[in-house]
Amino acid sequence: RTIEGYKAAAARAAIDLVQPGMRLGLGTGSTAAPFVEEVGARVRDGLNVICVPTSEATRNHAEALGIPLTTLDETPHLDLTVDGADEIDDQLRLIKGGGGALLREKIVATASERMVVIADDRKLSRTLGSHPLPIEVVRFGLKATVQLIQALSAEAGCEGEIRLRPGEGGRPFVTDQGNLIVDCAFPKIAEPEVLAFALTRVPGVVEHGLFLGLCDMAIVAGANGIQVLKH
Ligand code: DER
Repeated sequence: RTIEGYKAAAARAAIDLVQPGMRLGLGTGSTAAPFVEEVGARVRDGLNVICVPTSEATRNHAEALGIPLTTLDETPHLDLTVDGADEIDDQLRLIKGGGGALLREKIVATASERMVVIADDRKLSRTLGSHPLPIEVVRFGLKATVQLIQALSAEAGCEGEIRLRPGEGGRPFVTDQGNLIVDCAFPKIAEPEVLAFALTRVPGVVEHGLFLGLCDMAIVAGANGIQVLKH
C-alpha cells in the first residue's frame, strides 16, 4: 500500500461515523481530501448532512462535489469534525497547520462535539516535535513577534529555528485570514501545554498549531491496517 492508500483507508473508516442529519466540519489537507470525496459520494446517494469547510480550498472542493455548505455563523454548533494532522502523540495531542489552515481548523474543531483525526501512521510520534510547529502571526511587527516567540518558547524549554513560510513568487505564504505563518523547528516539545500557554502571551500570535484537548479519536492507517486511538 502507498501512503496515499493509507490516507484513503483512514478516510473511508471515518465516513462510517457520519450519520444522516449531522452538521460536519470538513478538514483541510491531503488526508481530509479523500474524506471530503467520501462525503460527496454519500451526498450523491442521498445522505443529508450540512458542512462547514475549514479552508477556502476545502470549500471549493466540497462545492464542486455538491456538498451542502453552511457557515459557523448560521450553524455555530457542529456534531463532528474530521481533519488531518501533521503529528499525533499518545495523548492525542496534535501538531496541525502544515496546510496553513490551522486557525479555521481550530475554530471549527472547537465548535464541534467531536473531533476525529485521520492519518497515515507516519504521523504518530511519542513526543511532538518531529514536525515543525506552525504559528499564525499578524504581519505588523513580525520581527518583534518572532523574537518574542523565540524567547518565550525557550522559557518553555523549546528552542529551534523559526522561519517565515514562503508562498508564491518569493512572497510569504498568506493564510485565508490574510495572516502569515512561521514554522518553528522545535525538535522536542516535552510539555505542549506549557509551550501553548507561552505562545498565547505573544500579542502578534493569532493562533498556533498545538491542538490540545480537541482530538477525541484518531483513525490511523498503516501496513498493519487501521488502528483507532482514543482516550
Ligand atoms: O494543515 C493542516 O492542519 C492539515 O490538516 C495537516 O495537518 C495534515 O495535512 P496532510 O493530511 O496533507 O498531511
